[in-house]
Amino acid sequence: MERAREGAELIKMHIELGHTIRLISHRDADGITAGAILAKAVAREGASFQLSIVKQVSEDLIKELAEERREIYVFSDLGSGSMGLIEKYLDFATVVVADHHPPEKESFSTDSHVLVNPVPFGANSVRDLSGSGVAYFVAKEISRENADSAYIAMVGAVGDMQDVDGTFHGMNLDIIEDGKELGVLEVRKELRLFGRESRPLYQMLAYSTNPELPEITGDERKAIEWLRSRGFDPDMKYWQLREEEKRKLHDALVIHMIKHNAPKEAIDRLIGDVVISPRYPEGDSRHEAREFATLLNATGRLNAGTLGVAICLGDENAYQKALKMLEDYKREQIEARKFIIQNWNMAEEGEHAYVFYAGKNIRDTLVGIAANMAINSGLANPEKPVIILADSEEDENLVKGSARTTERALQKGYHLGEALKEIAEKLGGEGGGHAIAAGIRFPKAKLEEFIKLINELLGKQVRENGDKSES
Ligand SMILES: [Mn+2]
Repeated sequence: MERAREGAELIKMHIELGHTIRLISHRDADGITAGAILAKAVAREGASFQLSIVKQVSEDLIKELAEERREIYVFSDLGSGSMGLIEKYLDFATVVVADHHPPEKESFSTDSHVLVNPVPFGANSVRDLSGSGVAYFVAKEISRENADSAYIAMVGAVGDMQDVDGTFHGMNLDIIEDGKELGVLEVRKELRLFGRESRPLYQMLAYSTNPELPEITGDERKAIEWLRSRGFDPDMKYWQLREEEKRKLHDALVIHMIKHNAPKEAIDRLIGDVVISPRYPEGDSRHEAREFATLLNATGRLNAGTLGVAICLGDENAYQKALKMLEDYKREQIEARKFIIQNWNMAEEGEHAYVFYAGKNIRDTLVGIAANMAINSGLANPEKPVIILADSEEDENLVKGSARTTERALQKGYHLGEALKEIAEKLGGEGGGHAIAAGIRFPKAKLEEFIKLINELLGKQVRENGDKSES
């Protein structure tokens, strides 16, 4: 709290001096809410801010920020892992890092840089406080009025799955208390699955992955049957159920889980804390924290994180626009799937990989999803990696690609991230990632060379690290 106060004092000082507050936040729901909480706090003081939502902190980003020559930079939900870079390039400015990720060190070495982070004080970064929570405490130190951001702070916490075991811990509980007192949030014991507001019950159950519902997850028809046989209308939404119907549904689900020998932790996670804000109408995605967080995450992934911030600040148009974006995105996914299925014969099948070049028919942000579709729909042999390439939307001379494969194929010795990294270096592009999922960008003119190289390199990997279990 003392650090939060120090950070707040520095921000207030720069506000009094008439400086624009430069905010940088992470692009997931936690970061978007953190940025919104700080933006609102700054605007409330009558000051101006400029905010960027970014995927990660890199040396290039810090250098770019340094070139702006601001008086003050405030990082939220990121920055703790880049303290050295911040000290190196932003030594001329005031910096506040409001974050919950484990930091490089306990504090900065200069007085003009402040780390507000609960981890060095014993907090657990994954359950005691999120980035939005840290931002909330800084905002509250700027002005007590900002306690009305408690719900937005909890949306970030839920987005970061701080309640993964079904309940909240640590300083999250203080935020909940503030929010209850002000009437901006309520916590109920309810079904903790996505879709309370906007999904019919059968989808809420069929799409449940955390926890999985034995024999129901992944099967809409089973979910419908299961609900009907227990007297529920599968098309109803959870929020529309009366309290006794909710209880009846909870009991039926718990019995179902026990019958199928589900682990106790999974059952405990099923019903627990659900955060709701009476400030929004029932049936609105913003009414419940999990749905709100999912919407914000989607804006971030679609490179529209600042739209997410506007939603948190109460902008109705931004909300409508985001809903439409999500619909378009879902439709594009369906169309991408159709395109892949209808044109799979265009895929170049080599000894070790399928390479499918979609040109402009698939959006470059969807190539990863498309590669998974090719594997999951059975188009591709699951033991052979799939690479889907599409024209880059930023630069028409480049193609962007994603490679995906299965655990089974990895047994053969493949490492897609290493392969794409090496190829990118050869082709004059950028690439890398995990063994099972990776990405690349390179000049379109080198497509043929890429196809040759990927098969060669994956073949080399099989010879060098293939099937260790047998050797
Ligand atoms: Mn976070």
